[in-house]
Amino acid sequence: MTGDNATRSPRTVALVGPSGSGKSTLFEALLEAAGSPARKPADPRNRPPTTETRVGHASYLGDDWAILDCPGSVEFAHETATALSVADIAVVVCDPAPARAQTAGPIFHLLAERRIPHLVLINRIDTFEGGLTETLAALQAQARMPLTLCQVPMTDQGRVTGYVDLVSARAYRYRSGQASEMMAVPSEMHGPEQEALDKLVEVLADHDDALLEKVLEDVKPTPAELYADLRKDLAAGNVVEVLLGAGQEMHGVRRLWKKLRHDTPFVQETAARIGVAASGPVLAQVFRTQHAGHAGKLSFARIWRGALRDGVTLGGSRLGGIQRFPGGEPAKVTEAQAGEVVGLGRLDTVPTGAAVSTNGAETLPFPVPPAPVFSLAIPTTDRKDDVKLSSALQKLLEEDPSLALTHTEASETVLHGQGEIHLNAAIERLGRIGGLKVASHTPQVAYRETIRRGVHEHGRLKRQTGGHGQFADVKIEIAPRPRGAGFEFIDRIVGGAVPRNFIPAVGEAAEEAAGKGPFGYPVVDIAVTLHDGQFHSVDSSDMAFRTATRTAMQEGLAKADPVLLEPIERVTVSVPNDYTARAQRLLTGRRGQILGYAERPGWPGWDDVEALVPAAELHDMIIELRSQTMGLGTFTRRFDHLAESRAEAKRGAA
Ligand SMILES: Nc1nc2c(ncn2[C@@H]2O[C@H](COP(=O)(O)OP(=O)(O)OP(=O)(O)O)[C@@H](O)[C@H]2O)c(=O)[nH]1
Ligand SMILES: [Mg+2]
Repeated sequence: MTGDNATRSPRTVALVGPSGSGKSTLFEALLEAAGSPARKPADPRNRPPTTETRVGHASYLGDDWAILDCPGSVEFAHETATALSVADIAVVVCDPAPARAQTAGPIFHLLAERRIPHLVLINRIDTFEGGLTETLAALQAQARMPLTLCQVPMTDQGRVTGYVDLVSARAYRYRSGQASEMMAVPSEMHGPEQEALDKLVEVLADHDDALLEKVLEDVKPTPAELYADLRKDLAAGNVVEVLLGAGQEMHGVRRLWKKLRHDTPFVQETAARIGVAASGPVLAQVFRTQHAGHAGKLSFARIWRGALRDGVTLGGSRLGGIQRFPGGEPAKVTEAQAGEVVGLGRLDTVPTGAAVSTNGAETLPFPVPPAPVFSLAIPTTDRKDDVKLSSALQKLLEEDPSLALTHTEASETVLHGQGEIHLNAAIERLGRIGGLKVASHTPQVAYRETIRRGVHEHGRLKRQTGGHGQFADVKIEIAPRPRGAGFEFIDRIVGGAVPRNFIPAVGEAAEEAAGKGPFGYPVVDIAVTLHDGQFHSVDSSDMAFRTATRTAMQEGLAKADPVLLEPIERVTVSVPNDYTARAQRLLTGRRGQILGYAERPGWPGWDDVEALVPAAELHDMIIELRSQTMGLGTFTRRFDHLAESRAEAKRGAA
């Protein structure tokens, strides 16, 4: 299906690829070429990295498009993954330098895994002086599908000045800031052109028996046959077409538009790919959520099926406004049709990822956020802001599911996410949502304490204040238990030395006192035995026994050879295997004990390195890991055990 008038629905293309490869510049170039120019930053050469997916609408040769400019940074990878769930096609914008090809590995992996049709744009071709053969080979090593070059570059003194388009057999000369100029194919290009075309046909023939027959019989396939195969194979994920360009110079931008126009699946095809039933009420899937102060909640959604009118009830909320984004700027509309990406107002009951209809909700695939690798504690400077903070945090987490929140025993609120830049951007966004100023610092490590020898301790309270006094006397033994055994209270009172009704108070007070040991951290793995005591028939009370027990615990623990326990985590670091040795050194440098390494499942050319590492060493590990691996290394962690630490060095730290 190439789409007749009835089915030429609006389509969605996502611009993805490594950070700084030129996606935002290309986004603006595509909109400009389509006559819907976007607002550009003051200095386009000094553009900040994209942290939130930007939507732009444009019409090209009569077709409607939404372009999604996705972040390239690994720290915002979830934002990109969620945008991809509503795209008909992705353009992987790559740097031409072969040495940078590895940075495209993770996105190629994701696109293959989720079977999203994609093509490659080798960008910044204006500054490239190398050979494209190396670039292609380096990219092919990362891509999971065969890459097929659709354009052969024409060069002049090492610079790319234009290209020959293989299927149409036409040559174009780049002109800065303008459409390229068509020209006759220079005679010296005939050889390279034929060679590249043969390669292209060979790849296509792998999936087309009729074409294969022609090749074997030396019959030249027609351009129409090749175009049809390219479209089919791209949609099926059999090939990945490679184009050349330079967004900043408008080189190859119209060529890309035409490629997209011809090859991009329509919404009905994409809906079928992800499992949306062809018939049914209007269905919209929210892929990102934004809280915009007084304007309320805005849900960015793709309409998979049917037409949407403002004011209908979707997933339990009454729709309050529909927006499109011509040239990247919001504009109100009253309805939207299947295929469109729109901003939907006030869907307060609809979470990110949900697919909602006028009948309720349906379940569609949506990416699971990656596990956090970096954390910051976020205290409010003013106590009375705590309520505001927690409501702002709730909205922030809804906007960005790759953030997580915990509250520690040290009553810290800790925000977890994908890196320092990610968390700092989130904290800034908190300000926007809640009108707050939030500080941040390294979260405390959850240290514990225990004791290394048993002690006997005596606690006594005797107070005579006026008439009625206070009296309690306890003799306890505090003893170490095996690691992980926890706290235990044992009652060994015989003959009523401490009356039954006071014993629970002793047990509770002992456990409470264990909450803060000599170093200031919770004491674990101890047994407290109450074996003797005294009472007074009038002056004894629960309160008195609690006080006596607390005193005994505090003094006893300090004498029991206390030791600090630090949490040790089991860490799996994933890196391309060129970096395996480096990752091991990094772990050892952080007091890690390497357990071994193995191939990363499903990731050819990558390794998983396993190690036991103290939690205290993990706080900023992702920063070092990324700086040593071109940003590619990641890790997961989980608590493993508590280990004795050099207690004396830490004594009094709390
Ligand atoms: N020479 C040249 N420079 C380019 C081209 N496209 C982008 N740039 C420059 O590359 C830098 C990064 O461009 P962006 O468009 O912000 O890259 P991006 O892929 O959106 O970056 P992230 O959003 O951080 O992933 C900017 O300084 C651009 O001016 C190009 O075609 N040629
Ligand atoms: Mg960008």
